[in-house]
Amino acid sequence: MSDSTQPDVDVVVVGAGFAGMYLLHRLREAGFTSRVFERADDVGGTWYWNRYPGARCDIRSIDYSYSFSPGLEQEWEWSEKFATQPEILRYAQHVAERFDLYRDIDFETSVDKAVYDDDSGLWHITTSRTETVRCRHYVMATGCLSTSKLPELPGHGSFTGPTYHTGHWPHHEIDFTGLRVGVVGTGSSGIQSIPVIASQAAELTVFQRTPNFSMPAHNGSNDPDELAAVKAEYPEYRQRAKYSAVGVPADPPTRSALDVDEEERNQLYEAGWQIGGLGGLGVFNDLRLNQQANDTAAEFVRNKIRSIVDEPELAETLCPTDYPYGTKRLCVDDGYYSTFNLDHVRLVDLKKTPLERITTTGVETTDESFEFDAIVFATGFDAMTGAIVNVDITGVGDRTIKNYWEDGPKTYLGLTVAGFPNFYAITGPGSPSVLSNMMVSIEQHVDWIMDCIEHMREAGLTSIEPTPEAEAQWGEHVVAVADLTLYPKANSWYMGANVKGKPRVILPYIGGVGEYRRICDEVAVSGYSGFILS
Ligand code: FAD
Ligand code: N01
Repeated sequence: MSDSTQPDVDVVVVGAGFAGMYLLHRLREAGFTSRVFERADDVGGTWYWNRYPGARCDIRSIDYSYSFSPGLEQEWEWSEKFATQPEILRYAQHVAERFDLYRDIDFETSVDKAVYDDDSGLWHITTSRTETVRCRHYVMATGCLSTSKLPELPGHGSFTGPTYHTGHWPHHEIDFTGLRVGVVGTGSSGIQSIPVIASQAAELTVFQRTPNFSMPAHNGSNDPDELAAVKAEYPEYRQRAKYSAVGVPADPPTRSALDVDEEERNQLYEAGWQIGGLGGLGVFNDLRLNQQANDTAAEFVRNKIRSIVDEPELAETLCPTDYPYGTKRLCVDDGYYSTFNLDHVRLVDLKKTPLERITTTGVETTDESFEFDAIVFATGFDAMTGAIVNVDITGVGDRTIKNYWEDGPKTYLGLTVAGFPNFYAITGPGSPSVLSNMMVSIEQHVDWIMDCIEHMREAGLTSIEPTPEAEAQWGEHVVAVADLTLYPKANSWYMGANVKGKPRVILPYIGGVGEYRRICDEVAVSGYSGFILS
């Protein structure tokens, strides 16, 4: 019989997306034993689940890729600036094969419950295969955008045709040719998929509750000279990314949008629009801080929409007006706005006529009934906290994470939680996470966790837990930084506003990835200040 005071493995990792995969690799290299549990039947996380038409990254692939292996980054060839979902999934599978990760991952296995045992100082992790594994350290690499969300509408499940959620797309090809399709939602997933679905469907009806700001991707194949130049200096390039604002090397803008006259400002915006992508309009330093500055960028994009969409009233409906530019996640598109010039594409403004119910044949708004052959829900995720609170996690003294986070997530550094010793959340709430190139943030958290548990091993320590004071101070800092910006003005998923009943608090840390890295490094160098080690 096994000794219940001893762990079965040093570390249990939940999730085999980019975070879980890299963590497994580092754990093995450092000689820790581990088990990785993954609900899906393969690696890839986001890129396993989000197979909707048009899915691709919107951070350039030369940036949105692992930096930990010089061989990998030199040998892997991205075919486009923004790789497609199948290509990114192939990359994840290649990494799993290259570093022999598959053999240590239990697929088709969910972690349902995790209980900290005060006596042994071990976590007891229970899986959907009813196995319980004891471990010293428990890491949630469960993803910020992995818990998909359907609209809470009467009649769900009554539609007799096929329904799809972008975040849970089938593995076989879905052909919408000749069909009447309804798409609900106009966030990044809707905006990427709508032009592709429109190219197949006989009729496409898009249900928009809030219009989004979207930048053109100007995607295409990578310039071989540019690629060679980046590869020639990849270590320095990656280093710049690590200390940048959002995890992509860029010189920060130094001027206010209000320092230049309208003509110059619009010339700079136009040049940015021609480059495209998320950072295209990031030519001024106060767009996220000053409403007046922000209005200039917002109006520039609205004018672009007006110039692309033929019908003026339709163009106005597509123009975001009730939140500042960039405070809901910006989108990057390939022909989104011009799709609405097609005769067979219709936009329904849910602000005027809200959705009332799903019916057996389609959907109903307050003034019309729609019949469809298929419905696509591009309705997003219970972001950042959903995947964590979905597991029944109990820490010291029966404290559950669900109750503890009832009024919003509490973390120290977005990584650890008071009362939950040896528990870590990769890219958790209170870290830059979704406001960054997530590859950079994932690697940073994994490296920090590895340094921490190696330090503990060397020092003969078995437990690390943040103090309630350090956690509270970090929480106040996260909110204070957000309050300096315009982010709290939007009803975004960054604020938890997209899920009914979810507390309205800022979820990611807005201080920037470079600054955040410095803070985390200082905590470690100072002997893990803010933590109790024993
Ligand atoms: P995930 O990839 O979400 O993996 C988490 C894994 O955990 C999943 O496989 C899930 O099945 C598993 N899991 C969750 N709970 C459990 C459980 N209880 N038991 C077992 N397994 C569990 N970020 C960028 O920086 N740039 C981009 O261009 C970009 N594009 C994106 C496009 C889409 C469509 C989406 C949805 C997100 C995008 N993101 C992007 C964010 C993306 O989620 C991250 O970049 C990254 O892939 C997250 O990796 P991860 O390993 O942390 O989480
Ligand atoms: O989800 P979203 P997403 N009735 O929450 C609408 C990443 N990502 O899957 O805004 C009617 O952004 C909702 O309306 P509103 C990226 O970080 C990246 O599109 O709440 N409508 C909104 O329009 C992104 O931000 C890429 O008013 C309802 C939409 O559904 C994140 O993932 C691609 C509704 C949901 O938009 C999530 O993006 C894809 C209801 N009841 C995703 N409920 C890249 O390009 C929701 N909506 C890299």
